[in-house]
Amino acid sequence: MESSGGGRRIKVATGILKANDRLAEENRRRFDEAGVLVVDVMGGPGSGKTALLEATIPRLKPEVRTGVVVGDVATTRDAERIAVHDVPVVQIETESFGGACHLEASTVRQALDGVDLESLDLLFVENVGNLVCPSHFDVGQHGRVVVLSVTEGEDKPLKYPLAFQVSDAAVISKIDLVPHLNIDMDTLRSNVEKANPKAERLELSSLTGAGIEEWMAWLRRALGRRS
Ligand SMILES: Nc1nc2c(ncn2[C@@H]2O[C@H](COP(=O)(O)OP(=O)(O)O)[C@@H](O)[C@H]2O)c(=O)[nH]1
Ligand SMILES: [Mg+2]
Repeated sequence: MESSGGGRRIKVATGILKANDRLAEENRRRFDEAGVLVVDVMGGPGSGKTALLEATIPRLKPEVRTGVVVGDVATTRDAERIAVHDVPVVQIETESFGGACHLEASTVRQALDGVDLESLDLLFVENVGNLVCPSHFDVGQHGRVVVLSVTEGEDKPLKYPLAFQVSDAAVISKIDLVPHLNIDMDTLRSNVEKANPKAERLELSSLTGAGIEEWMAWLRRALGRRS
């Protein structure tokens, strides 16, 4: 048992985050050297992260060479969905790292062994479905996007503010479903804005393509800033 109680435990936790930050900086240096923009996509399970990537990748072809690292606790289902689009994809199953609810810089680094960064312009990291844990861990990305679907409720940006605070863009997804739901879109928009007034707010449907062009424009601007 520790005699110094909570203080000691806090120190250990801080140490873990510092070690992650160091590795994240190393990842970022690697990405910079290869000239690849890395975007971390976060959001709850089923918010539509993979569907958004499936809608995005074909629209970027052929001028933007895209790859994906995707994390789930188990299965290679998302990697299989993305591989259909004929882009390099690596699946991380975190159950082999203790079932973590997020990706860390070290897990992404291991996944990079299977990626030829030099051959890419853009790498998406689809984080493990979770609106809390991934926000705490820098994986070496240049930008972050949080995806929240209209079926999750207006209050989620207030309940889980960090995911919005650390994101450069907040995507409200599945807007095709709005007519079937009892959701107040103005309240949802205002809650996203309250959580992070600086984040670009995008509304889209990966199913119908509504709003996708605004998302593509945001991505192209991010890519342009790096070229
Ligand atoms: N109606 C509708 N369904 C969607 C949309 N995007 C995703 N979905 C559905 O939502 C479910 C979860 O999507 P998925 O991309 O796997 O979410 P992820 O867990 O965040 O990667 C799937 O059944 C998708 O078909 C959308 O824009 N509209
Ligand atoms: Mg997914």
